[in-house]
Amino acid sequence: MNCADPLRAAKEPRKGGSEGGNNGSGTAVITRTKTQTKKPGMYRVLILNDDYTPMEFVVTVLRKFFNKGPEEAQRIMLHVHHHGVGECGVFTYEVAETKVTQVMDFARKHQHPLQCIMEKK
Ligand code: TYC
Repeated sequence: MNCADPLRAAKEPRKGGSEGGNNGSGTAVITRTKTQTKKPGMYRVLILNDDYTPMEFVVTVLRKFFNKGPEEAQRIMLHVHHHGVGECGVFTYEVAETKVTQVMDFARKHQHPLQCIMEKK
């Protein structure tokens, strides 16, 4: 077997070494260990339209919590205003959860009904 390709080699059963070998029964034991390369699940953070939150406040939220520039923030806000929902960003679970909490706390503090949610991508 040609193991020049490391990806292919990693998937191959390993013979000998500490993982396998001869267990004394005369039977060869071949173990196969999965390489740990699990990528994290990603989550969209969305904001929802409502009739009361000022446009300027939504732009502020997008700039403050999602690091958007003024034009991108305005674009997303208007998209939400016209379509009902829009994406603020895509994050790992814990980061997305933190963003949602920060936005909801900020909106509540300013007595605006703005809603922010997350959904698995
Ligand atoms: N629809 C709101 C208004 O007319 C503006 C708005 C935009 C509110 C986006 C929420 O997520 C939102 N004042």
